[in-house]
Amino acid sequence: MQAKQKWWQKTVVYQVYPKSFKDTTGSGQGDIPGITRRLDYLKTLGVGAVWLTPVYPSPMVDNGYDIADYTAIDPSYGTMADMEELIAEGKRCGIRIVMDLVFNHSSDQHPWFLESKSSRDNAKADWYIWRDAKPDGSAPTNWRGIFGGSAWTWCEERQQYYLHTFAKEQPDLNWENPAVRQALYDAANFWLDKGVGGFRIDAIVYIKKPAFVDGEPDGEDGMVGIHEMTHDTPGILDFLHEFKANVFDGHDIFTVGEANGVAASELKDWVGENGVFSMLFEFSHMNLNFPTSERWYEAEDWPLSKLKGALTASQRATATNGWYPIFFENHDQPRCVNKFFPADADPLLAAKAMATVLFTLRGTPFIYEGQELGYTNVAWESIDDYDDISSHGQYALALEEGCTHEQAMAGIHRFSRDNARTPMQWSDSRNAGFTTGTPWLPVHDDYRSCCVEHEACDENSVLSYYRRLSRLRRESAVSDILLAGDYGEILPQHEAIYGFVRNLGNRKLYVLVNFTTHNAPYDAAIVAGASRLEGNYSDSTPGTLRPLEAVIYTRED
Ligand code: TEU
Repeated sequence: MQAKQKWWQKTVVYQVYPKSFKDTTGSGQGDIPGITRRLDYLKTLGVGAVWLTPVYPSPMVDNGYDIADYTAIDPSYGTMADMEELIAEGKRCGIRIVMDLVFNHSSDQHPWFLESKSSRDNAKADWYIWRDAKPDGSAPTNWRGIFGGSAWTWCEERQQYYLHTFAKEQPDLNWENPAVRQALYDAANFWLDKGVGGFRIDAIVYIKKPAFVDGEPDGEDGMVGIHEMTHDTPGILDFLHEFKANVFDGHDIFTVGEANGVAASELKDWVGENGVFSMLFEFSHMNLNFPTSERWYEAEDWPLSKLKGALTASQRATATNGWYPIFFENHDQPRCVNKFFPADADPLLAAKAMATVLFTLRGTPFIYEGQELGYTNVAWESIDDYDDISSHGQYALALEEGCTHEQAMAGIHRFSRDNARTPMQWSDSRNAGFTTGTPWLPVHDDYRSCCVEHEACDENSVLSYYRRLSRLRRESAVSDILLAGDYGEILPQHEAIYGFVRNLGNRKLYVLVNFTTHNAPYDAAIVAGASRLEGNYSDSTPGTLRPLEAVIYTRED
């Protein structure tokens, strides 16, 4: 049996995208007081921690992931006093606030960068990554940034290029410089002093750069995606252990690193006893559409075996070391109903099917704003309707590589990050009760039925299902199995059903989910003598799952 579990292993985390959560001023965008006022709502989901995507001062080129000051609040979100109140009110009702640390890069408007770019010999001259042009004047390497175009931008003042993994307005910080690292640790410690309950650490796999050499081009533009060249570079763990020692150690917090590209087999170095973080968002189950490069217009379909394989590998990798953050959505991803299920899937059943997996795997469930209401993707007509910088990059790349407008837009509809960023739907009144002004991004047109107000009083709603499963996990006769039981896959060869069992002593929980829209038979003996605990239909028959059926059985052997 494992040691006593920490508070963050036993809770449920909710990710708030502040710009889209609740507007209290009529500005058309959400704010911090809006979050404070909705803590009671989050309590009904059993939430014990809220991860806020960045609320720091920012020119908002990438919606706050371009930070101009690490220890202040953007006025559009409120004041530092508002933030302090959120932390205090959260503590009062048992919800810790978790900040997003974006330390791979800053905004190009951060005073550090303004100084760094001003000359080659200022005090912060090497706080960012500057390189001379190639002899022909071109960029130092052929790396393509994650949002498209070269990862290098020319700076007139210095007559040099600077590196940016993301947009040109997000220059990469130079982690090789100890003064930079110390400044970042100081910023994180500032928030610990304010009483935050943890950190989500953004794009952390990119902080260590390899040699600056060209890569094998992967496209018509002669460039190679920077992710392939720079993620998880040897030496990165030295930086991270120093980070941990200077910031995380000795605090009763959790940390979750965003580590796209780290494989389940590498998790042991990143989490747990000898690792750095409490948990790691690895994306093996999220990247199934993009086995090689992430081009939205040429997404590949995947068989269920891939999803099952990825989840089982992560469960195994964290079985005895570290802990798994269970997630199927975040602010960079399409809605899970669209992502993981066939196009003809009933959205209500699909949303509940995914919720069943979310709350029963071994780890801490992360709910992304709106997921608990069963949100689905949007599909706007023109690329100009989209705010997300990544959507614009993907659209341009698609056209450049020969797609028609329609083909390019099909990719945007499926994968745009704006799918996850439409405003929270509180009620069926104007603008879904999100704002009295004009919302910064259109409200999804299904808000009259898909909203908190209606779902809260409908026991068949997605929201009610989330609330029930959250209770099952936290305060029921089987909580201990869900929190601490082992994981074992069942029906591994089944092409329609994802099934697993959680074991604690002689008690078992069976979870069976049909990811297809047809009936799926299975061997009823698996659940012989077990009783049904919960599911997305009102009853179940052992031996067959109806379309998208999810069911939980329990048995004592
Ligand atoms: O996302 C990081 C990110 O975009 C990568 O994980 C990416 O998906 C992968 O490398 C694909 O090749 C974080 C934030 O979540 C996102 O909102 C920001 O835009 C980004 O960092 C930049 O800060």
